[in-house]
Amino acid sequence: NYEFGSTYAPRVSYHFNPKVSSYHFGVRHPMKPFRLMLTDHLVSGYGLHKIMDLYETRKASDDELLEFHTDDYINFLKKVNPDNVNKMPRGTLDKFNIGDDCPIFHNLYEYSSLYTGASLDASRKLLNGQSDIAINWSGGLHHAKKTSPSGFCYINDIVLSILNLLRFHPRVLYIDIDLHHGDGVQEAFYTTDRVYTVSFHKYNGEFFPGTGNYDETGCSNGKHFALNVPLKDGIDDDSYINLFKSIIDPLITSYNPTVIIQQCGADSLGHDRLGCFNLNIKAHGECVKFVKSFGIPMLVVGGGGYTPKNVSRLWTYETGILNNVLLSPELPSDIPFLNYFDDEYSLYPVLDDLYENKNSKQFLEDLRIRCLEQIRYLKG
Ligand code: ZLS
Ligand code: CA
Ligand code: ZN
Repeated sequence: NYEFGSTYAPRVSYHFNPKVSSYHFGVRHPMKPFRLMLTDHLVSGYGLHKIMDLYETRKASDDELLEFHTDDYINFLKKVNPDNVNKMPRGTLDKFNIGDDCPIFHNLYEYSSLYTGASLDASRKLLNGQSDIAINWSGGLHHAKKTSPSGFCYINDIVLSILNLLRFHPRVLYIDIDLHHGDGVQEAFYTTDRVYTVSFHKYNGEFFPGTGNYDETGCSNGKHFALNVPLKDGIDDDSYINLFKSIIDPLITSYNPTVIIQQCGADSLGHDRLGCFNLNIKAHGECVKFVKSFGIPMLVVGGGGYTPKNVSRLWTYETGILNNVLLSPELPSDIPFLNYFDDEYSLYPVLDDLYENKNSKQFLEDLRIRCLEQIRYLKG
């Protein structure tokens, strides 16, 4: 492991409860909380545990969840389980969007309050100045709505954390590099200028959740405080990094946020089970490194990511970046579940060889110009 970027040595806290990785959405379901265990083993295998402040997180309380979600919905989550779900009053399951994407599994409520507790703990560390960067890989569930789950997300830990940060921070910037549109977070803050949301994602009008075209830019006081970067299949490292930097740089300079929350969904990597982008681990990490370089306090959360071995590689690499440590490609040989990595015992396998890049130079240039035009509204 090498050190780099020694000028800014942030205090980093890592928020995790191993229990959160023990829940099961169901055998066929792509969301595997076990990926969080894999990540934690890699992080400690590389010795990163030793250089961060570690916190075993608690469950969020009902009162904390009610800061965003409705009573009705939280009560439902608390009492529903796989044995009583089919005895609920007619219409309940439709009302709460229960189905294949968001199934009722054992201890679903406990799972949701655990990942949310971790994000709230992390935001508290930033608020009281004990951390410059706080990490919760189990969080980042950006689709959850006020009154229902959506897209594998039950409680919106990001919205709840931002609400917490808004108690003392005048301007919060939310950056979402998950493959999917960060619709739940965008919607929650669509009418305020105190939260700027930006999401990069696959968009064709059909792909889940269906929203996130470039014409969604906020309304009322929030007009021009939401930005969407709709992309096509197969985007490669250079195109993504260039676009990301050329948007995020003027955005941070103009909006001047006092805190940044970055959602690092790993489904934007190549070879993801649900994905269609061509990003390598280092390119995804470059976006995190770039945001960190502004020296603004950061809350870093996970999100999607459906090929567990690569999710854990990515988030370990990014934990290194946030600690100014470049990790050697050679995986630690003494970790549990090492066999998960038997495709290639490297932190940086080749992931950019699957899809054709459907984002032409012209398309990307037009998109960049459109985004910069939006950002220019911030001045004056
Ligand atoms: O951003 O595309 C959809 C909705 C459907 C198609 C799938 N069926 C099951 C429901 C109706 C239109 N849903 C997406 C949700 C993606 C959520 C991303 C979350 C995040 O990464 C943040 C954590 C979707 N894509 C793929 C699936 N669902 C999916 C694939 C495979 C399965 C197994 C379990 C369940 C049914 C069979 C399922 C869903
Ligand atoms: Ca996104
Ligand atoms: Zn996703």
